[in-house]
Amino acid sequence: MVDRLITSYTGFPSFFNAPIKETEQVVEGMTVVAGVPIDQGVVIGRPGARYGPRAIREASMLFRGAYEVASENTLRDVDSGLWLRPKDAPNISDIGDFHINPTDLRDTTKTVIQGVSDIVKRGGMPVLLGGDHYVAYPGFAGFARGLSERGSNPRLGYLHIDSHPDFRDRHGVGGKYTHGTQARRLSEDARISYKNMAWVGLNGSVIDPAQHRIFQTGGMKVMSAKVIREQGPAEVVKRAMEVVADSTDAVYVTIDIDVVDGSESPGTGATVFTGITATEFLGMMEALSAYDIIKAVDICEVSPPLDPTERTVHLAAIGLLTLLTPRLFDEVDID
Ligand SMILES: [Mn+2]
Repeated sequence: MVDRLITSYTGFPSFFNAPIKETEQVVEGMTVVAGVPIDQGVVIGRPGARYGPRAIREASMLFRGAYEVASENTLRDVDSGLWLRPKDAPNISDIGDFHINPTDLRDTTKTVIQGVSDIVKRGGMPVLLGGDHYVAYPGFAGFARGLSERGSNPRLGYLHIDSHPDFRDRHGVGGKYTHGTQARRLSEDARISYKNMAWVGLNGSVIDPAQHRIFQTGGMKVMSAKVIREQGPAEVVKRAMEVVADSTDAVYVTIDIDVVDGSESPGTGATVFTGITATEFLGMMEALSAYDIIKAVDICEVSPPLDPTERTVHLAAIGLLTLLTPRLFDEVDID
């Protein structure tokens, strides 16, 4: 008799089958997944990212299923030789989606800032499922507020992984609160300075004169997709982390899935054709997994309606799982 669910496509989905909890149940050190299903930050691109959080959860369940059918729930990476097994009682929860107001982005902004701040104040590590890339602004603002409310006076770092800088002061149309201005908005927080901000993966014609000038004078670190191709993902992550972790207490990492070339990541609002490969992307996620100073993550711009093959959402899910490996898996010794 069959006595368990096949989690890849039956039962209630949560991120990697994490226990579904309320914010009030968040405890110190817990990884806390929360969705921000919005696409009101989109200006000239294509919407659809509001369907991202639910799709990422579903995709993550497929990878969960692979461990469940393996003997001893354990799998070996054929290149690294590492044996991994999902932790029996991982300190992780999925609190569902924040309340959003689909016709008032400022209203949503307040809810998300409050929600993220509550997670951080209780000692949790927010892992936000976007949503368009505007999510990084309320995500970072809530992160900063939560750390301050814990009584520390945090100095923060910010790593922006994306094809685009999103550092405009205002969008030609759309104003100051969009998915093209959110990095600028969050940079206005007194708890971060330009020298602790890094952009990784930019490619194509994406920097306008106003952004160029401030990148020049501000001394931020910018490494393009070409630099990743030439130096490799591990080296680029190392150099970026040196900047964002320099004399800081905690780092926020934001990921726009459009950093990956449109051939492998077509399900996103602003497809590029000079982006990094999925393998390079996963190499960066693996390198990032080693840094304990990363205390908040978001992954944005997955737009399921634009990719019926679902490869984009699967890439986002495996990328996030890779980054969170030490929190989700035990490294085990088989021999
Ligand atoms: Mn982008």
